[in-house]
Amino acid sequence: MKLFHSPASPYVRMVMALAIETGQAAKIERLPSAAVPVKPDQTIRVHNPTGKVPTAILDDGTVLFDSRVICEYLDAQHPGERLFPAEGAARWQALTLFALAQGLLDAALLARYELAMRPAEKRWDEWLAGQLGKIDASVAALEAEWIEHLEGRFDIGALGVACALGYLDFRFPERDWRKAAPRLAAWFESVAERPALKETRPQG
Ligand SMILES: N[C@@H](CCC(=O)N[C@@H](CS)C(=O)NCC(=O)O)C(=O)O
Repeated sequence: MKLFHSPASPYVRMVMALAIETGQAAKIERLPSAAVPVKPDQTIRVHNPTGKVPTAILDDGTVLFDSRVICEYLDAQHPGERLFPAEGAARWQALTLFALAQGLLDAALLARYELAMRPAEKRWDEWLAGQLGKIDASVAALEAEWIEHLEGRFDIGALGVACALGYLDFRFPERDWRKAAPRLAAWFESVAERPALKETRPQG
């Protein structure tokens, strides 16, 4: 399988981390990419009209996007225990936690684009504050409502949260999410040593 890849993308990281967790990293060929909203990468767009990473091309030419779809696809391709629970409450809980991690990241990425890409004279402070508020509210919910789930089995929700928190450390170190979430911080330290997370630390 080919994967449009970026070493800084937390969504790509989820796919790569899942591939490592499930012993499938060797079958992924990484394609370099330059996915930015204002200057779409045409080599990705041929396959995915949104021009985003991760986008995967399977050996038979089938295209899969986005990270949620590629993660679930990869999780269905190995014989071990699934990161996506198959059914019941465990499945809906894991998917909701995964969605929370994705939502936190969506806000973080929009804030990052606002700060790193939008010309200063076009910035809208309230909008930025709105995105940062979503990050803070998500971290607070992880600490207050999800910590017991996180401390249980390392499922797709936990993998997503680890990648989301890693992105906050990477792009927003000054916001110090740990201050408001000590138990989450301890959990994060405990999972950060998993090879899947160590080998996919963001770079860029
Ligand atoms: N919901 C998508 C989000 C992917 C995404 O936003 N990726 C960013 C890189 S971190 C991207 O490709 N941005 C380029 C763009 O927005 O045009 C997923 O889960 O894969």
